[in-house]
Amino acid sequence: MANLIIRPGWWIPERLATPESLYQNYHARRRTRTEDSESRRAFMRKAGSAAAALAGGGFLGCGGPQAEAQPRSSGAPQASDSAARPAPPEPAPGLYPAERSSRFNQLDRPLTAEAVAGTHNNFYEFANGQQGPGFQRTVADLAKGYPFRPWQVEIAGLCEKPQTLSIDEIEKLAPLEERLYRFRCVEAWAMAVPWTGYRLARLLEAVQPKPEARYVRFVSWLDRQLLGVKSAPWYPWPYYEGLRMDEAMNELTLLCTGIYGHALAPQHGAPVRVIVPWKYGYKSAKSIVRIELTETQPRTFWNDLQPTEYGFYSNVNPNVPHPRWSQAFEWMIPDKSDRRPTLLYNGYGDAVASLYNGTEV
Ligand SMILES: Nc1nc2c(c(=O)[nH]1)N[C@H]1C(S)=C(S)[C@@H](COP(=O)(O)O)O[C@H]1N2
Ligand SMILES: [Mo]
Repeated sequence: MANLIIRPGWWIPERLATPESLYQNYHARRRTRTEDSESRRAFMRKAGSAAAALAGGGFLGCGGPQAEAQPRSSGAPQASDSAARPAPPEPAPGLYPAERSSRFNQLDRPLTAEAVAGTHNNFYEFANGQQGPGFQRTVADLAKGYPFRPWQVEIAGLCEKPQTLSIDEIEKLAPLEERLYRFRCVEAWAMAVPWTGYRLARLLEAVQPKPEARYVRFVSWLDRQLLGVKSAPWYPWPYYEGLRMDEAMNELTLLCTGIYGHALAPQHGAPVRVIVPWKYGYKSAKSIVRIELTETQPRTFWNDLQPTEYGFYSNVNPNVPHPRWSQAFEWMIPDKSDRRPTLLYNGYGDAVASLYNGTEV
């Protein structure tokens, strides 16, 4: 029985994991209250948003994992059946580790350990709320062995050369390089990690945007069998995000295929995501299957769910508090006492401040 519980979602037989039972389980879990859930509830009463109503008071924001915390059950999660599945194809040899960029090769803080960054993830398709240490299953456990290869990304919309590229083609479209970036989640945790990829601009140039293309929209993949998706059927799946064209073309914006010197681990958004280091983490969509050039500002997943909490721009800004998290400070995972003042634009103002006139949220 314990074994069934720890199996990744896509292996749980339908009869054991109906949406109804998950839904009930979800509500049962909500009764395990922590301090955090009180402030969320208070906020929900005030907000009275459509999303909150839809969720029957069970709205989960980008984060607030404590409210969903479950006591760790007996023993650590096991590898379960992943050993029995055929291993997904590997990236072409020689791509990783990529050479480190001479420009983005140092930071004002130590790099986060891979084991820490890789067990402290937000990936709502797999789990509703971050499943880190102290949780029954980490996103890493749930996503382990998920077949993220082979993979295709469709690039479409307002461009001269729309195309569909395989992940292997994407990895070879431009030279991969490693960049050390700060990364900041709106929940106020932060990390510093080595991402591998190249400028998103390289991919966009390849499809030749038309002059009327002013925004870029990203759509993540969707597997309706995953527990995170099943347990939040009111979320507007699949996950979608967007950037203004000049943000997408900015030198900092990465099309990211790797981390810590190897291809992206499933929990980090394999096999390809974006990284937008001056914005809150939710702008950096994972496991992308479609990139679309649009004339009008695309809608975004969290903004559609809770517009008062998640704006389109979402630039890291210590002076714009989130209703649930003051953004004045951040803490470096895994150490809550490693608290630092939040940097405007996450410390990347030199590269991006000129994009904004100060009114964007
Ligand atoms: N498709 C998808 N992309 C996503 C998310 C998600 O739930 N689904 N979570 C976002 C949030 S809230 C954060 S903080 C980052 C986390 O990235 P990491 O797990 O690699 O640290 O991914 C972002 N991209
Ligand atoms: Mo986040």
